[in-house]
Amino acid sequence: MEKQQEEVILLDYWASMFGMRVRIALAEKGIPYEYSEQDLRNKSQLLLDMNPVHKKIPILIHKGKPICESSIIVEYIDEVWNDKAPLFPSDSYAKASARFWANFIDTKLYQIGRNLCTLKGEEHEASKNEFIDCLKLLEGELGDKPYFGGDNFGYLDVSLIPFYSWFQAYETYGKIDFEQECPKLMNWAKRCIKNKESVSNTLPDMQEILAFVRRMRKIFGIDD
Ligand code: GS8
Repeated sequence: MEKQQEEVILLDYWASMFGMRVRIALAEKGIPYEYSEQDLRNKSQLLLDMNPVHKKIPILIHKGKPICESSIIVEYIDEVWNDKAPLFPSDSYAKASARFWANFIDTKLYQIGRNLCTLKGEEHEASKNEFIDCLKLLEGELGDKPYFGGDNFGYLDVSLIPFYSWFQAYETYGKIDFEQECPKLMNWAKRCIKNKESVSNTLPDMQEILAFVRRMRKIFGIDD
C-alpha cells in the first residue's frame, strides 16, 4: 500500500469538471498527491508528453506512468486503492448502468452545457431545452435514492457533481431555473456538498466559474 501511494501527480486545471472528478476520487480514497495546475493555452512539455493523443487534462501520473480520460482515471483509482470507499458497486448490472450514465454525461450533458454558454439565438434555445431534458433523465435515474450509488456516494455521483459548480454559469447564460426544473437533482447536489468533504473541498466557488465563463466569452468574441 505504501508503495502504491507513492508518486501520484495530477495535471489539472482548476475549472475543469473532468479534473474535479479525479480530485474528488483521490480525496475519497485519502490519497496524497502533487497537484500541478496547467496552462491550457500554453501547454507544458510534460502535458504533451503524458497525453500526446488528446493533449488534455486531467492526467494522473502514477509511478511515472500516465492515465488519461477522467472516467478511466476514476476507475483506475478505484481499482488500485481498493481498500477504502469503493466507488463502484460489485453488481455487474449496476456497474454497467453507472458507466452508461457517466458516458451520457460525457457525450451529451457536457457538450450541451458548452453550447448553452457559447451559442446564441435559436441554437441557444434548443440547447436550453436539451440541457433540461438531460437533467430530467438523470433525475429519473437518481429516483428516490440519496445518491446515484444508492446509500453510498459512488462513481456516477463523482462523474456528475463537478457540473454543479458550473450551474450558476448555466443558469445565467442558459436562463434556466434549476430549482424549478429539477428540484430532486438540486437536493442531491446539496446533499453531496453537505455530507462529502471530498466534494465541498474540491468544487470551486460558483461565482468564480461564472467569472471564468464571462472571461472566456470575451476572449472568444461572444461578448464585447
Ligand atoms: C475531457 C478532458 C477535457 O476536455 C476527460 O478527461 O474526461 N474526455 C476528457 N479537458 C479540457 C479541459 S476541461 O474542458 C482540456 O484539457 N482542454 C485543452 C484543449 O482542448 O486544448
